[in-house]
Amino acid sequence: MKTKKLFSVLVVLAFVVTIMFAAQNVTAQSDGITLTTSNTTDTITIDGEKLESAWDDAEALVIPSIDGSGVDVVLRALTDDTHVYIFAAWNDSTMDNTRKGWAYNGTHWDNVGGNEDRISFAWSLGADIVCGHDPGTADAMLFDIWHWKASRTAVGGWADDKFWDGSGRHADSKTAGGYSDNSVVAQAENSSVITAALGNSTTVAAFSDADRPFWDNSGTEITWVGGVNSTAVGDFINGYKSVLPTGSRGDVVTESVHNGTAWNVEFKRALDTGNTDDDVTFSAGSSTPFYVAVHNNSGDDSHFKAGGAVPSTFQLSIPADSTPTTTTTPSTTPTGLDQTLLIGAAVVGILVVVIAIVIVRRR
Ligand SMILES: [Ca+2]
Ligand SMILES: [Ca+2]
Ligand SMILES: [Ca+2]
Ligand SMILES: [Ca+2]
Repeated sequence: MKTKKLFSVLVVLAFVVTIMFAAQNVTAQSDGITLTTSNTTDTITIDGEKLESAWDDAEALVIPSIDGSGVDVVLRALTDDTHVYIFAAWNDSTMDNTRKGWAYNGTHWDNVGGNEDRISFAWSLGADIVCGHDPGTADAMLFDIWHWKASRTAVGGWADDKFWDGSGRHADSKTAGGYSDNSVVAQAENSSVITAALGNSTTVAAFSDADRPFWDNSGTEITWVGGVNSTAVGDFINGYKSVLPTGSRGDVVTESVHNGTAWNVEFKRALDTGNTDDDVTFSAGSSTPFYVAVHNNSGDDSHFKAGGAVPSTFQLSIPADSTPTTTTTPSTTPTGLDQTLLIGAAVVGILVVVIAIVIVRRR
């Protein structure tokens, strides 16, 4: 009888422990509207990968499409003392990041044309509803815009930091950097030698097959001798020279990975850029309305729209107590194994052994 009671107690205990650890292993889900940040003191490496253990603690907000595309955007957000980090992932089977790039065919440079994949965030600076909102003739500052472009900005590791007021979208101010057309015609004014090499650049359209790249992929101006580029010819040269801008336009740093089926983009921005005219300021306890859209090799209004039957305004919420006070230990668990499950399994295993010993002894 005693053995049976002990056995029952141990079985219940094992069950409770298992449930406890299983519950811990479930990724926290948002309410569908709120992207709540998780606080960390870990170093977040901006590389387009969420290998940092801090990301495991970040709640996922899944934003469903409203245009029938079925493309959901999954967002996670972290903060530390100085920065906000956002990890965005969405399915896109085509990696379109060669907008207007150059392919050398052995005799001349072909321009591959095309557009690029994109994701953009609009952070409210006063607007109530973000997506589909037409600023009209209002002159108030409405949105802080982060516009990641797979070709023009991603190549340089940044997202275009802009703003939207009553007269439309504008780029934040900068003192250097940004993206520039990698086109001899577009840059001809910078070099009379190149202009001469093309014959009469004024009759050649920029990015046409008669045009040529101005810089190589390291951003070095290509030297032309007698109409032939004197540098070693690569297979492909980007359509833009892209350099992280200095100034307000370069506040949003990114890195991205296309894994064959989806884009993964990791963003980093100061909680307070100091550019309060065109950037949203985040702080502990703040809740910021925002919207997000992704484009598949397109621009303008042809973007995928997210947010449910009626466009919702989402919120980036930073808990009021979000000041880091403890240092967490980086996870060393191999990919595919979860530490909490391993501990749970070990506890259950020990209990089973104890039960077996007790039963054998009682007999
Ligand atoms: Ca990372
Ligand atoms: Ca694509
Ligand atoms: Ca801005
Ligand atoms: Ca800015």
